[in-house]
Amino acid sequence: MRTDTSPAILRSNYAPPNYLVDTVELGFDLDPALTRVAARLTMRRNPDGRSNEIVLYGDAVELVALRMNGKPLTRRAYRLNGGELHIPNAPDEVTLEIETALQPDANTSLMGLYVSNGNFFTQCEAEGFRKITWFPDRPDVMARYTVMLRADKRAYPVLLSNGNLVEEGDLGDGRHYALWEDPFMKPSYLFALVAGKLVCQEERITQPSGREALLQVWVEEGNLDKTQHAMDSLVNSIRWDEARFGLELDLDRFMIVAVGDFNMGAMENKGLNIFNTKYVLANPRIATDADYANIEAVVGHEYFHNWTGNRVTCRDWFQLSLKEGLTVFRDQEFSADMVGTDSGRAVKRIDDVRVLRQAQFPEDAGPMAHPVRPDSYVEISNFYTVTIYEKGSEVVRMYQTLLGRDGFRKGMDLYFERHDGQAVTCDDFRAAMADAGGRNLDQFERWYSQAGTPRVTVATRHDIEAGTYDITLAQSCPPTPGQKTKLPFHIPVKVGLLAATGADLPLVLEGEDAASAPTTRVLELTEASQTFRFTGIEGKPVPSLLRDFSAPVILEYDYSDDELAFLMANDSDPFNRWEAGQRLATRRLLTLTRMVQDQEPMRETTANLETYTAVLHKTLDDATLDPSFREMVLTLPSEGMLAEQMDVITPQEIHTARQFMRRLLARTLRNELVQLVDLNQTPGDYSPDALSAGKRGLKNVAMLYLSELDDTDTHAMAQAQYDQASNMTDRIAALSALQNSSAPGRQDALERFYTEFEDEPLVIDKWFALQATSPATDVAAVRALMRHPAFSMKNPNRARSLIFSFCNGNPSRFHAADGSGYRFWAEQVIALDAINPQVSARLARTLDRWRKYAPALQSQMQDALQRVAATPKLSKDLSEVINKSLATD
Ligand code: B3K
Ligand code: ZN
Repeated sequence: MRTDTSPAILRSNYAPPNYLVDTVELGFDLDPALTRVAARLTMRRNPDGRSNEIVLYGDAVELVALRMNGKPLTRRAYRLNGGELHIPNAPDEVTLEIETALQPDANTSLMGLYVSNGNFFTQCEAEGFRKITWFPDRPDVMARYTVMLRADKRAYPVLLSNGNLVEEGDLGDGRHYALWEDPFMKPSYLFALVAGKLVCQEERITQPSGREALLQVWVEEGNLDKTQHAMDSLVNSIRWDEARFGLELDLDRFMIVAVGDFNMGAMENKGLNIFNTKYVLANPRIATDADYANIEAVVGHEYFHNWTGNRVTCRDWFQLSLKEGLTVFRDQEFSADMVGTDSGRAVKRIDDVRVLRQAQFPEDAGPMAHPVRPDSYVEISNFYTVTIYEKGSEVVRMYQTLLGRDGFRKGMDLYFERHDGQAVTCDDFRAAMADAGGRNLDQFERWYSQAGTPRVTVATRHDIEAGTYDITLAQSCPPTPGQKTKLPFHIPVKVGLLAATGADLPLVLEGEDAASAPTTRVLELTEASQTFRFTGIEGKPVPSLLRDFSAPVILEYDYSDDELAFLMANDSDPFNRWEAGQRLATRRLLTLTRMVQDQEPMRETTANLETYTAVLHKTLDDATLDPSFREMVLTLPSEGMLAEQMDVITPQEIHTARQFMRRLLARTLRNELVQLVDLNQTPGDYSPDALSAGKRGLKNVAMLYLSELDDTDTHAMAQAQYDQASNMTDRIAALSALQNSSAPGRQDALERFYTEFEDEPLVIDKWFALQATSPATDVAAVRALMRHPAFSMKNPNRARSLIFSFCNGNPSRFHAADGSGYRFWAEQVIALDAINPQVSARLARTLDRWRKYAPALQSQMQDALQRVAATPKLSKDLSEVINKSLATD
């Protein structure tokens, strides 16, 4: 076992910096093998600091020279302690000059300054700036940056950094330079530079204030036919933030640059956003509807950070959700507003809630569970989690639910009025919301400090005589690491009551005036248990609970099958309409899973499916519903979702049960499904708009069901779609349907697909991912794919497309009874750690919930975890995840 564990950083230890930095001048002599960086920092003592000791951070960066106020600092004048450099007894005003030397082409961590396909890029969040130079690399140190870039002109014709280009020219020796100045104060994590052979699409816009700005999307040559959608998304984001939040772009120039080697989706560096190519490049030939939607969301997300993250930033990394939760909320609202229709908005909401339930709920119930504002971390990179992002966004959404849309906007305005240009905390945000809304939100703080998914159990009581209907809400929250007991949360529970006709009833709480009663209202649950009494309720209603998923909780109510079918057919809240169908399907699927476990024949439950299929029939035929909404209704809960509902997870049995149900539905609904395929064709030019995308989605989900029948008709249908597809959405769906069958053309299609898209890395990622997630692909087949010339461990997208897709997206094969999946996982985690700790630590998360599985699997998972733990020289990132996964408390 590893013993040299790195110490945890504690939120309670926060202390303001001893010195502030006013200006930073950086000079880069860029060379892949040896880049020299000269930094000049003007610093002064912080009146709120604790001492006159300067603390700088550095990581794997060679210190060449260090001067203070013009004089070289002798070795005795400072203390080097691992990644920290301390200068005690510093004067009040200091100019530090620091020279460092780096090897960008040897940097496979993709943090700091690195090379990708011959070009230079940086990634500094959270603590990458310290890989470039020694610096007080913490978000509460904000400074003005001036950056001089020098490099060979032929190899690096384009030189970019944050802010405005103030000068450029030749140096006479085949090299050239560019001088950039960022007019805004920023923390070091928002610094960026890009240098290389790139081309751009540009557009000029004028803002309501009359300010003009130049927008650019930079890509490698040959990709200019794939930038239009990113540019459109950027323009739409700018317009949306003006309209919805009154926030303008504050820069003369805003750049997006795409890079093929990137650890995550994108990065919001001030004025110079750097993106994974996956979230920039699109045209109908290479990108699916989902890609188009993701690009819009990520472009929006990074753009929205310009205010929520950059203008107002985080005091320390424990406050990460201050910018991430808020910015995810903003990008979710942006995407929803771009769709427009009610059921279209609901589809976006359903999508987001699916992510929350499938990824965040498990995280919150496992060994890596942490509050939205964590109390400690070993490696901050491990805390860019679904809890910080997605649960964080739900927390922000609850303010809007409690205060209303206008109240929330007032809170945002006050937040910027108070904190523009500052580094602040989640408490500051909550205070702005409370003060603007005139509400006490003290108890709401528990959403930030307590981990775990609260459970809300509901009981109802109808008194016919009195005409009253009681809803009793009770809350509890399971223990999480380091938090044994929890206090009640402030939970907004949106409810409605449906009459027997299916119509919403007016909701009048006891003691209220009945005039103009709303049909949906927010009940505020703040105690362990509370009863809300509605009056004027004659017939027994069916409650529609937690409408629009108004809080990130697990809601339990003992609905009958008939009530669920009724809600599925009638609920005016489209989210709950979908939810009712999922609850019905989950019940059946869990029963089937138990039958597989007990080796009972599954046929016997067919009759029980009738309620579900009857209402499915009705929903699918309802042309008033958006096609994308019907697609959601037709999609069964994933294997992962089902696993979450079980005390002991048995992945093979879940898979068998779900496949059984898919085939049964395909047989039962065959005619409708064929009709859906016919009726939802989208001939003509491709457009990614929500209606067209929804039609393709519905048609393709229908085709995938039909492929379960594995007969000549369905083979022909998939083959024809594959041959005639005019866009990637239809092509990959048809390829996937073919792979899911014994169609004679399946292997040929796979090979043709590869040859046709060999030069498009993002499409080859799809090709790997499709195979990695196919139930026909076992560990041996994945190993064979790793030997394919197109596979590389060093490119995160490629490693994710094959290895992650298999480990996370192919449960029935990954959890093979012989443990071969787990041994494969351990090997890959170890191999990746030597290349890129952020990537290995992510893959490590796959096994963190090993204790939930059946005993035979559990012990083999534990062996695999221990094998990783016993490996020498693991990164801090990986050892934190492994140690926490194996921890016994
Ligand atoms: N803020 C970046 C994430 C940086 C992750 C560093 N390990 C992207 C985003 O959330 O917009
Ligand atoms: Zn973000």
